[in-house]
Amino acid sequence: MIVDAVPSPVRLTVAAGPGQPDPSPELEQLYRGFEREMLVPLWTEIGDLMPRHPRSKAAPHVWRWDRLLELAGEAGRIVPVGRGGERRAIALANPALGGRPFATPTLWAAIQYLMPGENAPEHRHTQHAFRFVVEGEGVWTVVNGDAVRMSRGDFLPQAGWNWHSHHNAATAPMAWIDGLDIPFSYFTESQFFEVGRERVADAEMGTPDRSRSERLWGHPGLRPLSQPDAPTATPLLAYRWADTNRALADQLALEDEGHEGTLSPGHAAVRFTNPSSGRDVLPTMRCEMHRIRRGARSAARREVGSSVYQVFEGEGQITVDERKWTVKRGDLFVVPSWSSFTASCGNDSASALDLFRFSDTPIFEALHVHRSSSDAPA
Ligand code: GTQ
Ligand code: FE2
Repeated sequence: MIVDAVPSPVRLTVAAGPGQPDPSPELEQLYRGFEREMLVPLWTEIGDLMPRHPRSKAAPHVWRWDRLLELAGEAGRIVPVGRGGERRAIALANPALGGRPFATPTLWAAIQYLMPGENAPEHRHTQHAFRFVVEGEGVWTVVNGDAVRMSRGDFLPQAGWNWHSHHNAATAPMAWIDGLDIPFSYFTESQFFEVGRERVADAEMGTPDRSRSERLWGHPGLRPLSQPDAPTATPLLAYRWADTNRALADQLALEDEGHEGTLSPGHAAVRFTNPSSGRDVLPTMRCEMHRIRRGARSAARREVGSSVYQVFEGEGQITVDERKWTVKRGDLFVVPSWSSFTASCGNDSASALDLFRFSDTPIFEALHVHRSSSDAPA
């Protein structure tokens, strides 16, 4: 029979151990029967499937910005950008995830690079996305016909299924990072993708200082009455560095004056939120900016779900479980699910340590399975 010619991918080995049945010829026979019928018993798998707490398959890892930038620049010279490849984006591959372009089991993080005058073509996909700019300027991302300037320190969310293209209107190349929920969409098999127009209308290729979305939604505490509710994803397409920086500086100044404001001593933090709902900017990703004062350290923390960080400014020491790194501007690193994380900024850093962070937390909060602990690692 043809079915029997295909070896079963199920492999069960009889092994003595706690919770395992005593080895015997009958047990061997039983396991061969399971293999033939494509069956796997819980008792051989329970440690992996139902651990006492999350045990991430991802590894803590750091990528150095100077290396990324150098290789992205090489790609800029050698690899064209256009239809098909769609983007000159180079993804961080977690060393423990089999060489797949996944920074964590749920999150994609990539450096994207555009040469002067280049256009990344229009498309849309159900994956949620954002851009974060650690240095440079000159690119506009056009989201549903609204051209959005990208400059250092800006955070630009772009919810799924919106048309988008990018164009470099400057005379120098520009790099930035993309965050998307590509691995989550991939593992849950929920993706759709569509190519857009061959050429975006000239009227949409402008270089305005402020996008239409900012003119509508970018005024603190003021919502435009003309606009419908936007509960699932933010209608604001740019969060400018001047605002983020002022919010962090104010928290530390309040602390200096003896008032509350910081998350913990010397640690200021803000979350990018949807101005229509006050909730996370995107359904699958939480995005934040943290500032750790010179000489300060963040409280050790672990939580369900994974994070990717990028150093925006300053120098610091990062501890993820047993791993320790010294990081500086542009460096990216991964904190796996339930790993303990601490960041500190040395007195010799030229400035406070500013960390951009994104995580998959909204997924777990929506499913009521999120847990966190500020306890020191057990
Ligand atoms: O800029 O549209 O890094 O669609 C991955 C997929 C960037 C983008 C990525 C994308 C984009
Ligand atoms: Fe895209």
